[in-house]
Amino acid sequence: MKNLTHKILEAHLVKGEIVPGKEIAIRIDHTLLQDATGTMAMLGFEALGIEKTMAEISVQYVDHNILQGDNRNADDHRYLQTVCARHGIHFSPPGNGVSHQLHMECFGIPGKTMIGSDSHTPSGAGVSMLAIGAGGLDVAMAMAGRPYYLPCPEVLGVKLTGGLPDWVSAKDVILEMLRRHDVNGCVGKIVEYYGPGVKSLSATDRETIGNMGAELGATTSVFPSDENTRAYLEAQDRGDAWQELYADKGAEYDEYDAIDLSTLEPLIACPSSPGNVVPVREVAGLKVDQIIIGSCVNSSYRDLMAVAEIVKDRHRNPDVFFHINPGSRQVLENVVEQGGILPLLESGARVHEPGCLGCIGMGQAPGTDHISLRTFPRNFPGRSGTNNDKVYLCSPETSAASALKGVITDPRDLKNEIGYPHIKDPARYRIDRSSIIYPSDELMKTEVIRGLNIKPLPEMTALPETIAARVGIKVGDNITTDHIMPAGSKILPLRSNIKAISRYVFSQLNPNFYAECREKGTVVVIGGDNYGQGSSREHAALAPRFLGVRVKIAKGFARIHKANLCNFGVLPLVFKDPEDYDRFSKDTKVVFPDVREHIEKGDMEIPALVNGQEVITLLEVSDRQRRHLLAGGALNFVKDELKA
Ligand code: MIC
Ligand code: SF4
Repeated sequence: MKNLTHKILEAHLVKGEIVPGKEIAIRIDHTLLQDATGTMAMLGFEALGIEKTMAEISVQYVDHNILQGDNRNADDHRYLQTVCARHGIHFSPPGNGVSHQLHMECFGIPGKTMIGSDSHTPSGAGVSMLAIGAGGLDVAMAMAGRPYYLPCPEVLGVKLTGGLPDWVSAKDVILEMLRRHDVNGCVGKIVEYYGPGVKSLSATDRETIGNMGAELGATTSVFPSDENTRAYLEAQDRGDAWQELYADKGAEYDEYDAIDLSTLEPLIACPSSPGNVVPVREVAGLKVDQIIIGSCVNSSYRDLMAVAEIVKDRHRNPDVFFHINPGSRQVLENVVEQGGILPLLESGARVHEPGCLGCIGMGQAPGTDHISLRTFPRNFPGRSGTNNDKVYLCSPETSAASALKGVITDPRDLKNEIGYPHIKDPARYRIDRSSIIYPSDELMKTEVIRGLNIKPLPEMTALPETIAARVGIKVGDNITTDHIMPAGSKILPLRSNIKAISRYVFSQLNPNFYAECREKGTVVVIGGDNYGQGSSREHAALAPRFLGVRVKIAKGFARIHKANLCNFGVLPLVFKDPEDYDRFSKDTKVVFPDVREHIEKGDMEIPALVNGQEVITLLEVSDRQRRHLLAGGALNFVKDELKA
């Protein structure tokens, strides 16, 4: 009696056994790159010296860094276009849409595995892929034909029953999961949805739920592939890609949860964590300054058409800045064709080009003390580009109702004014894949153009015998990679230049961190629980490493960040006794005697001397990761292996 997750994992298993917590290696069918992490990934791929991607389909999307404010982003885009052409990788240019939406539309296939250099890669759950967010280097390795290694996850089976009431939609389902499990409740787990309620959710509804499964800390989420999946693929003119996929009847899960969809109500995540969820009615009436619908989640045809119907023949409140960020060019074309754009424009919405935009602080930053409602997946502090921001996350219905009223509004309050818009996806979408550059033998002769913004990856030295360091910063629980390596329109263009971007490491928490590291030499970072949650950006490992951070000791690590630390030769240690956290403060001197020998011997316990006293830390990584750490990083290790 197998669950669907185990079926897909087993069909791709290359090494290991399906035993939770043990390292497994799986074959990867598709790889996804986005530009903000893609330049590093492609530099890594080039360093491996492989001619052509070995994945069945590899795609590079340009969706994050699309503001071409000076030469730098456009330089990166040209580099990505040419380097992808050179190595047999599909390329989707800026303006074409957000990777996750596009991959579903153009390439997603039920039952396939995918890793992507973006934490929201699990959006692929919409078409029943096993799609996992990873560091760029792991994606480069998958393109080099290597399997993907991960700790075998537990499977949390969530039984869905009933159907959603009017004015409640897929966003409220995942917000309910976040209300129950918070941002660290599903670390080390895959969330598998099953049960009779699944059939009431369309492919794009499932995409929404899969996308924000990343916020639960989950490795990914999985849905059965059924008639709705088939209808979606047929509407995309890709019916051939469909296959039916289900868990066996009576399948078992490591853990269980259940949601009766008919009991859900509109929910909202309050500032500044996606896990801070309350019913909309509890915060209703709060004045709103900005509303943004779209980006990679809630940017589908259904979502935008629902908003268009709600605001039709009405006008936004004059105090609300109202933005629409379509998920893809094709979504936009379909909404145009079905008459959705006119009502949006007439309502006073600003309709933007498809892309991540304000979700990653590329414009759309809220004003001082402004309240911003977004359908995005994340509201980490300062991520909007404004310090002390107040960002709420909610459904398109709640956003549209609030745009009309100027205050946070439970969309059910509109029911006396308008009927609920039941949007049906078209039987056949208008298809436009014309902007994607498909690989060809001819294109593999392309000369790679490296603009001034592309700097080579820094050299990484091997792990020393002993580490003597000072604490550079001590932080609390749930620190995000946005805290470690902020994004936004000023910093994102530096993603291809580690030296330049390293000036901003931890800049939100301590603007002098860079200068202080320069003085200290070798640095330790002390963290709380779920350290490094959120974005997959490996810059949060690589840039601190460049500043001398060789060790991080935390109460616990988020999955992708821990893998990135190993990939870039930074020791991810956890406190054996979490109370030892209190023994460290900024500038504390820490020595790890004979650390190299301990790691070589396979010791789990790594002793540290703190003010002359011994503290035991644990190195909970695989043998493969130990070898990477000893070599000073995975790239050093794999390059040597490929040479041998
Ligand atoms: C995010 O949502 O935080 C991002 C920006 O998409 C990141 C990737 C990045 O930092 O480039 C992610 O989710 O992995
Ligand atoms: Fe882009 Fe935001 Fe989605 Fe990340 S979460 S991929 S920044 S839209």
